[in-house]
Amino acid sequence: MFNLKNKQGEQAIDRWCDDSIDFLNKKFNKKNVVNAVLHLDEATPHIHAIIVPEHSGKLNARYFTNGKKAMSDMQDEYYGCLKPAFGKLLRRGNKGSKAKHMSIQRFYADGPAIIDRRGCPEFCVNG
Ligand SMILES: [Mn+2]
Repeated sequence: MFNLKNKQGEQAIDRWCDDSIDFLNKKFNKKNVVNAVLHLDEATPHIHAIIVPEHSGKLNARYFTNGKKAMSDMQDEYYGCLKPAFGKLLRRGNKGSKAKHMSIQRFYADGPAIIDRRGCPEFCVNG
């Protein structure tokens, strides 16, 4: 995990952002990567990216996201690309996880306490 409490951690996050955007540019073609923003509003730093799902000159989101296997394969591909540079700083999500999203109501009721227990120091910095 990245530690945002020190300069080394901040630099690792910067490199992770750069490498993640490189991945997006290669995977989806740079002209189709509209926007990518680092979010530090959850326990795990993450990037929201807006992608035009273009394949063979046509809009075709299904080409990239067709079913659970395609999504899981894309996560493997992403992790495989970034793992060499980040080692233990980066961990692939649990494959086949049955985790459910927390409802907005529960997040606002319990989220800050849950995130605090996980040690995220930057809660709600970049919403
Ligand atoms: Mn977010």
